[in-house]
Amino acid sequence: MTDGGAPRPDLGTGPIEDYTREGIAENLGTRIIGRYIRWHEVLPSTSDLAMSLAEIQVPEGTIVVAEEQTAGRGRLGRPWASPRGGVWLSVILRPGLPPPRAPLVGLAAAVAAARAIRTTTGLLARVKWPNDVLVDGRKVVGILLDAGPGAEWVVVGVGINANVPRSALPADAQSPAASLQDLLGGPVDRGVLVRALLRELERGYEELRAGGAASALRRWREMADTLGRIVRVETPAGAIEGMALDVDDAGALLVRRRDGEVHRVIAGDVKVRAVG
Ligand code: BT5
Repeated sequence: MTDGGAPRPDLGTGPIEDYTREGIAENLGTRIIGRYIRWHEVLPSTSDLAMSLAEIQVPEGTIVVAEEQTAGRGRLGRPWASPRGGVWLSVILRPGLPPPRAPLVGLAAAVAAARAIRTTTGLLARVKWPNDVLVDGRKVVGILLDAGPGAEWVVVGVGINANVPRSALPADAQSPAASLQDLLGGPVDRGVLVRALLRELERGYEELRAGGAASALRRWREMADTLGRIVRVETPAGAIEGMALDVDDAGALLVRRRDGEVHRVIAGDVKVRAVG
């Protein structure tokens, strides 16, 4: 094929990805998730903006993306490092689940992120309760859920350390972090990754709404890094140590202590002590 000899400035020297609003929207093929995309160079937090939009009834599936966040949030008000090069986005959903079951949306999002990483990079991503995604025991994805009154809306914030230099990640020995770029030895195409994420999320979300907890939990268990291990869970009410048995139909973690008593943990931070 010839174009008459016109220069093709993007050949060979072009960007390795098309990580733009248009690049994500092109051939996305989802019905709900990502049908409206808000793109920002810099935001304090994509989840903060998405929550305000959810309050004013923007359509379900709207996503908010930023190249960089200046006040990215983790759970319990913890900071989330969000320099350029990562994937920082939030999705507005109206799952129609009773509030105690809203955490299932987070589990489904973690599965979607892990699957998207597996298919686009080949890395063996696994999920850690409740919503983290790990590769080789290091955290590459964090997920944050915010819900409106009665869980009328849920905002799922997804942070993926894609092309983030190691020096920009917190050096926290308790939960080591990594980026996909570190693990692969080169950058990933964030456009491809995000499209895969949104498609996987739509699939998981529709399954959750149609089939209830069972199918979402089955997918989560298949990828789980936590179950069958001796864990220590830091919860707001104190620490619990024991065998991580399973997740229940609201996404809570069931932990059997040494004395045999089974605890149901709704929120907490898990550390794996040993393989059970
Ligand atoms: C999370 O919290 O893992 C949820 C992170 C959600 C981030 C997304 S980005 C898009 C959206 N907009 C937001 O403002 N947030 C969401 P948590 O489990 O609490 O983990 C927080 C802890 O992880 C911190 O205390 C740090 O120790 C560590 N951390 C901070 N930044 C990190 C990073 N980029 N990668 C890995 N670990 C990090």
